Amino acid sequence: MRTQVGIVGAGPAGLMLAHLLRLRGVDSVVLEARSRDYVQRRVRAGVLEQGSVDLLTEAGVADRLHREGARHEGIELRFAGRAHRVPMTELTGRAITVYGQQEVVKDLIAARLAAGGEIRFEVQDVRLDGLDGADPVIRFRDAAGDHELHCDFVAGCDGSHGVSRGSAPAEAFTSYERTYPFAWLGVLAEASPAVHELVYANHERGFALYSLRSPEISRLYLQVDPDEEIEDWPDERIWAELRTRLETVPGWTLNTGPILEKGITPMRSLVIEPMRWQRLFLAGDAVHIVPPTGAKGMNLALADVALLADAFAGWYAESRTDLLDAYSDTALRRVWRAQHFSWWMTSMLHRLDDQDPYEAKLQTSTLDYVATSRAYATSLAENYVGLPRV
Ligand code: RFL
Ligand code: PHB
Repeated sequence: MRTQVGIVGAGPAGLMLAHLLRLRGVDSVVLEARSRDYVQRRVRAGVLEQGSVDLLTEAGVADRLHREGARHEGIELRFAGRAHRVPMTELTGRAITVYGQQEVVKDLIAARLAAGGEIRFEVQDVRLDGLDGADPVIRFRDAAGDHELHCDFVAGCDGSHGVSRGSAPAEAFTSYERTYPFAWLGVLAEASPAVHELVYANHERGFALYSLRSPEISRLYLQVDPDEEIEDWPDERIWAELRTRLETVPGWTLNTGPILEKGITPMRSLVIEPMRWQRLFLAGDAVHIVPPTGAKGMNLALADVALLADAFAGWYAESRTDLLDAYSDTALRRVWRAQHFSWWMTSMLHRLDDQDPYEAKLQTSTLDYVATSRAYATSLAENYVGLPRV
């Protein structure tokens, strides 16, 4: 088998890259470890920056997003018994769209298959070889047997547990990392959202987030200890804790309902530099991770592959190497801005240390400042809606 760009991973990064390459006349094959059904059901992110919506729209894969996604012009910060709205659109002229990541994934898979593009689901034992030569090869196995995919370049879009990054020598990369002493318990509930905009709550028992998916479905998160098991959290305990942390504003109550899905995710910040080794180009969670508090992960994945698609297209159309050479540095500027913003939001909103009243005072002061300074609120808003693409 031969293609131009071999893509490992059918998450938002890999699927969008394949789609953008097709629009630019470049062939690719996507290899995915999981089944189509699994990747389409995986509940994750929900917030698209304005720039991500524009990218999906320009690429012709946003019809359903525009029909079913909800445009939000503000978010609410809840702390110290108060609710404060950050009017993002008033402050920046831009907005976010709430549309589940698995819906983006469904739309991209449908577009690729409709265009006759290839996605191999349920492949195993993916191994990358020859990345430092002109003929990289991806070896893998599926139900039909062993295969070799020869290509000009490999795009490692295989997420935080992928194999691509480990296929280059360890000394090729430097990693920058932070772990946090907490995790998020996320639930998807059949309950009509009691909010019109996302609510980020700082509470003495820990952070809580009220998000939504549709007029019937709420998406909620709780800060929990990283070593807790989902079995420790029966539904009644989850609702009780959400009530405690969110029902802090007079007259406001949560809507409850059957919990459809729940899980615990550890939180970390990670950047691997550079985002390229020889003919291997890394994108999305395969090369950087943010805690979800800033809602940046999927957006960064899409921004990476927008650059990468242009770089590959420049190579095939005009033998240009400058865009390929600039990819890592260009992408890392956005990555580090999002790293800082995600770390900052996380630090402002979570309970960091049980015993540290000083830290708690700093958080309240920071939240107060966001609530009273147009300049500070604008800084939050422009990062949240996303800085313009370069
Ligand atoms: P993905 O989505 O993890 O896709 C990687 C794909 O690669 C496959 N794979 C392999 N395939 C072949 N061979 C192998 N050896 C393979 N190993 C892995 C995997 O099966 C998978 O299909 O990475 P990608 O494309 O880089 O996309 C990144 C995003 O998924 C991620 O950043 C976001 O979900 C993060 N995130 C959020 N991002 C936002 O922009 N806004 C949000 O509101 C937001 N909320 C969140 C989040 C992530 C969360 N969790 C669960 C980590 C909320 C949560 C709770
Ligand atoms: C979500 O809706 O899943 C979501 C929203 C905002 C975040 C993280 C996750 O910061």
